[in-house]
Amino acid sequence: MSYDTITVESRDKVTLVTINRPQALNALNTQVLEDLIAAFAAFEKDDTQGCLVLTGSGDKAFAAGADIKEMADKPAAEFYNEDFFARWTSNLVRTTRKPWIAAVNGFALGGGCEVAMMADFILASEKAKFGQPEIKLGVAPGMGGSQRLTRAVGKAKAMEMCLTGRMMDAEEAERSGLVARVVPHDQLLEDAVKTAAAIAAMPPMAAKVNKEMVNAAFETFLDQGILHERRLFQILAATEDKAEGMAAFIEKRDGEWKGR
Ligand code: CO8
Repeated sequence: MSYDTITVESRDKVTLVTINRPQALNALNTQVLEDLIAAFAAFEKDDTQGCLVLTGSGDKAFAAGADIKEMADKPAAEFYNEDFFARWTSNLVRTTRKPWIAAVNGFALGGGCEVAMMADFILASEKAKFGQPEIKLGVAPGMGGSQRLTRAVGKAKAMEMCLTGRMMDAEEAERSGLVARVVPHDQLLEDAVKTAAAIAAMPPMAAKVNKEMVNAAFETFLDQGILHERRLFQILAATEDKAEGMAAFIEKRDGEWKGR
């Protein structure tokens, strides 16, 4: 399948998706959304693929936000009636049950930061910069940024960033819990694909369940999250991969996964 605004390639069990509008710092217009929805759906369906990496083309940006030129003249009623931005969350977060990583190679601002935060975790290059500068445009985050950023870095930093629009560099983002790891700029992609390959080599159903459990901690109260975890663990305990994984450990060999 070919796309207008992204490139997609498979590296063994890893799908690498690159937002490809470097002239607009990979700003997220409607076509990027449509292309990403299609690419994520194809990844989700393809049993040969176990983990996805999303990154931005060029040396400067992961994505510098939703496309301001596309939004500038859009009336409020259209934002509401189209429920603009809702499909990002329903497709990239809800219906993608396999793990995916955002490899942030530069600016991740506004919607770009919000899409990065939809990933299961973020790996950042030393050049990465995160921010929610929407206030400077007279608006506010529209794709979950005020909620996910606050949960990731806490109220003080999230509030300061949303109210001033200031950017956070990679080192501060790691210190604040927004990103899993910072890596040298020229090693970002290699590291992200290697990390994704390690995840893709795991028992596939266990990977989905682990993702669902950690997300429950983000989305529910503690008691509900712990109950959710226990029930999912009990389901995994009935899988062939659980029997195989434990047998492989005891027999000192690698496991062979069936995804059930
Ligand atoms: N949208 C459209 N075009 C963009 C965007 C963007 N978000 N960001 C950059 N571009 C374009 C520039 O217009 C420029 O194009 P051209 O060459 O045709 O003039 C090109 O990319 C290069 O950008 P710059 O020349 O500005 O590059 P600099 O290195 O000087 O600056 C910055 C880099 C600091 C990243 C700067 O481009 C910038 O501030 N960009 C905008 C960042 C921003 O505000 N992002 C948030 C957008 S809003 C959003 O994401 C969520 C909105 C929720 C709204 C909810 C409404 C209900």
